[in-house]
Amino acid sequence: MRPIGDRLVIATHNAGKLREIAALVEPLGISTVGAEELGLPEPEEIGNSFADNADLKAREAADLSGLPALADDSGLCVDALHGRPGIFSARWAEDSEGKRDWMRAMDRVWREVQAEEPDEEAPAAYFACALAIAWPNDGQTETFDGRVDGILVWPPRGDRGFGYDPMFVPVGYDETFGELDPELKHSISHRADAFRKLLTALNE
Ligand code: ITT
Repeated sequence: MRPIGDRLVIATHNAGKLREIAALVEPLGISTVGAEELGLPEPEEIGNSFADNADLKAREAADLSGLPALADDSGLCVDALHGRPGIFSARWAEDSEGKRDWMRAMDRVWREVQAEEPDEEAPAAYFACALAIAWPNDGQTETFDGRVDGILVWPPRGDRGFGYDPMFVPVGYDETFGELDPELKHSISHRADAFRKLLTALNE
């Protein structure tokens, strides 16, 4: 993979993601700047997969900023819901004006799971992530996938992390991502899994 250089745009408008991606990238000695800080627009996510959406977000940020850009598309995939909300994870939180409420999204997930499998106390789910890195102008993009498996719990617990974290317990732990130490989440998350693959490609 081509070198990244020493400055990278993190092509996200989500503050939780920005924090987590910066924590993964900055130890490499690469400085980061968020899409919002650069005043970049939020592209419409018209792809049919995490990888397609990550690609389009990274490509647009790289072309508009003239810098390499890293984007993340991610979401919660629930077995009983055949992988939903998946790429629509953010949309499940939005009201008619586009304002996000994560309690509303988690409540919908739990209600739909109960409707499908009322007796299941520990519904299986995973977080999926695609990280895409794009270089400006030449159309080159690389994409890496990651995931972390776990179960859903109700009611949600903890106020760390973001999004669906308070209802997700990763395999091997008893606490939710909303309760666990953020350092631990950073080391086992779907984002960390994809980032490890990116690092391997970078060092090859
Ligand atoms: P950008 O597109 O600007 O990056 P977004 O929030 O719209 O921000 P996505 O379209 O990828 O990002 O939506 C993914 C949603 O899935 C996100 O808003 C979270 O609620 C949820 N999600 C992804 N990773 C998560 C994590 O580590 N913990 C909890 N929820 C997560």
